[in-house]
Amino acid sequence: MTLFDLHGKTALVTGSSRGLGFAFARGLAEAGARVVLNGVDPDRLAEAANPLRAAGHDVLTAAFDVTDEAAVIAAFDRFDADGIEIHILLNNAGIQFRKPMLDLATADWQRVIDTNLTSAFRVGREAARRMVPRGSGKIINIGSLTSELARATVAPYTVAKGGIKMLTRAMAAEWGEHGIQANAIGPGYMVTDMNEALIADPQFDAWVKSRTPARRWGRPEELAGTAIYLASDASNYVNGQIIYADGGMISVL
Ligand code: GCO
Repeated sequence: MTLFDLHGKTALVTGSSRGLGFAFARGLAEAGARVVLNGVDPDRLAEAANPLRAAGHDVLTAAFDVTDEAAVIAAFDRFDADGIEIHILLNNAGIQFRKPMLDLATADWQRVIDTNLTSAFRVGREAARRMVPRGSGKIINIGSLTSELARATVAPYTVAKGGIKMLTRAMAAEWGEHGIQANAIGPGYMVTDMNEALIADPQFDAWVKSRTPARRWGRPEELAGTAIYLASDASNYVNGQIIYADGGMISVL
């Protein structure tokens, strides 16, 4: 299927040493892309690269902190110096911090907004500065059900993910004429380390299963197909969209 084929493309996936990011990287690699794994810890990245390389995939690692402006710029300068063109950027890096707003410190609010939202702008800008002159590029941002709906105790995450939806549209508005497509994926409740505490809570687990038409949590690898679609020529006239891969949760009461 050449429409979904990613051979010859290089994809940078932020926050990909584990969790959803790693699953996205594996999916894009299986579709033929060379992947650049990113995270803050070089040892963790090297470990994450092992199974992908063992499976025959072309994998690079780039350790940098997406919240560190100078480090992001330096990383892209290194890509330039090494002749690495990023054709696909998947802005996945994110954190969660659960606390009622009455008890929430501004520093924690800012940390969550910076990691989940501002970093997507920051890394997206650096990628797009190279994509625009080339006249092509794919940017995939990671939203959430909280891009649409609030949940108590996760206000900064909700605000950041709502922002991701509009950042995606802003990217489409400014960069669409340069052959760039910016879209987002909105995962439902997925089995990841980030959600460990929620999965272990019998009440929350029951709520997710009753609210989700699929009646179960999602597995990280179930998001890969949507990422491949948005990274490939199959989506060349799709721009500014957020696609929910959520077992149907956002569509029902
Ligand atoms: C939470 C989770 C979120 C959700 C996800 C749903 O506390 O609600 O940590 O990350 O799993 O965003 O789309």
